[in-house]
Amino acid sequence: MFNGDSMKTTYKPNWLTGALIGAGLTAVLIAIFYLVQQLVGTVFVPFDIFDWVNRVAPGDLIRFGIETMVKIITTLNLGQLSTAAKTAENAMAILGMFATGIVVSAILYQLLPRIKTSQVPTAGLIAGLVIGIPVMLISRTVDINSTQSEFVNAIWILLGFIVWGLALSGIYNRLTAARVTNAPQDDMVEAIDRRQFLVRFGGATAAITLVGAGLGAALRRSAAPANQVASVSGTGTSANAAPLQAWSATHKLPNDGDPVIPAPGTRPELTPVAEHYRIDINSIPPTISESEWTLSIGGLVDAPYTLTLADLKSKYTASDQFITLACISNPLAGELTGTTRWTGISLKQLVADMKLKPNATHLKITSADNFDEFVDLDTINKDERVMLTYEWDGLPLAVDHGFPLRVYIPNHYGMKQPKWITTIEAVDSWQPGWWVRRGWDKDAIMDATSVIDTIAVNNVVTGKDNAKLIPIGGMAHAGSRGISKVELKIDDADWVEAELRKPMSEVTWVIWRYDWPFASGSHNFTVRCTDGAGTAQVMDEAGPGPGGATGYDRTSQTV
Ligand SMILES: Nc1nc2c(c(=O)[nH]1)N[C@H]1C(S)=C(S)[C@@H](COP(=O)(O)O)O[C@H]1N2
Ligand SMILES: [Mo]
Repeated sequence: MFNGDSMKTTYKPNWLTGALIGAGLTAVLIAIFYLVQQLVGTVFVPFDIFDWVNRVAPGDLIRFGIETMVKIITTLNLGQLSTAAKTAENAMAILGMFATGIVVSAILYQLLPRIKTSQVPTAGLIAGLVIGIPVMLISRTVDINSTQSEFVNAIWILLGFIVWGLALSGIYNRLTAARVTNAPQDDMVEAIDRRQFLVRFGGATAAITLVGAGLGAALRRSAAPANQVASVSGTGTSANAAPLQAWSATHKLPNDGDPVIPAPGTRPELTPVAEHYRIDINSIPPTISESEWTLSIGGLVDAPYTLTLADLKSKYTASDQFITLACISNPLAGELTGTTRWTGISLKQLVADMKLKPNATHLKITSADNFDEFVDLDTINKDERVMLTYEWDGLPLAVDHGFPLRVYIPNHYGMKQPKWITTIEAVDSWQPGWWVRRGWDKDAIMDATSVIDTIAVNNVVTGKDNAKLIPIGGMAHAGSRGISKVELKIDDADWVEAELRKPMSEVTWVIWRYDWPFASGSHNFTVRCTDGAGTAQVMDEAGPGPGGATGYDRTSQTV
């Protein structure tokens, strides 16, 4: 049962044992960081490190990372890309820390046999500090969510890694001590003892990890309802303390009654907020309390000042717009796009009150997560649709989507439109914003795109002369340029024009439909559109980086 090797009296744990012990201890450390974060709001180390890497890594690398992740999610069918993207990032963060812990432990166990037993604890301590100190410093620079002080978090992180390092070295000594305490002839007993120890260690670490993670998950505070309550009770001026209900729950869409009915299986024309994609640079979105939040106005103005959300609502006229937002990372026909009803104030109104210095040309908008973008004052003054937004679908912005304030800039991808805005500064020149500095297109104008959502083979309709038709449908969008035409190509036939449903606004997607006089068999479908200015959708497949995905959406279907 035991070969000569494992019976040697000079048993030395090697890197493999180190990797195993490291896996157990790192899993426990992650679970405890998580549990304590949920309990008292300390930092969650894996997310801070992940967010930091995201901030400092070269743009090309991040773009590669995002594109790979999107491909994995879509290829493996890991669920809706819109919601799976953030979950995948969170998983990568946790796995990243887990893997690092394993590697460091393996290296340590490879080195420990070279030093005296009495020095092993010191080596463990050093290993803990070598990781703990940089992690502590990194966490300080990126964390925006902890409710504990930097000092408490620093101590907590150091403590976590020191205990982790000491446990690594303690276990090493426990494994090697067997040969000292047991008589040499008890090799067999000793090996069994080691084996039992490792099994118990595995069981204990697995149990602690599961209980810690499970408890943490159970305790998880849901931030959105708290915010929504705060924003109703917090805005003393707005008298409507009515029950919180989505606008769409009690209203018809503005294009209700349009004769072009979406083909069955077409995406909802108004995306439920809970299903709207979320993309941002944070593992955990900044959670801002309305009572502590103000918008700071500064830069090239006569005098800096601040506004509360109530100020914004009471001083300026509110307006609503139906808006389709899309991420520049959205793959062809991907799910990183959504449409809802945005409520807020035209940024032009605010600019008129800012008392700008004559040399001001742009606004720099900065967010709670340090994200930033620049908007041209001309654009703001010419286009009243540029909007500071505080509601989506009649409800205060969800934490994920930028509570309490975000901006909308027509015709541009989401990367130009900060959420969680904290500061607006007037400046005298354009500068590259967050994603532009990381290599994405400086203008980020939305590409024309069209998507086949459904070939409704089970919803055959009867057309003229009793013809049997299969409804085909989807959406087309070209920023604020509108859609003048959507065409379908089925197999080798000529392009045929689809019917267009009236869009909810000039900046939302257009739902299209084509009732197809089908023949049975296997068929190929391609869609393309033309924007409102007559410009055809780009056919060449490219992107998403650096300027957004182009190409035609194709699918096939057997009828
Ligand atoms: N503060 C901040 N704003 C941000 C981002 C961010 O990372 N931080 N990401 C932008 C990007 S890339 C997109 S696509 C949109 C997404 O908005 P959503 O998550 O509400 O759909 O937010 C934009 N605004
Ligand atoms: Mo984006």
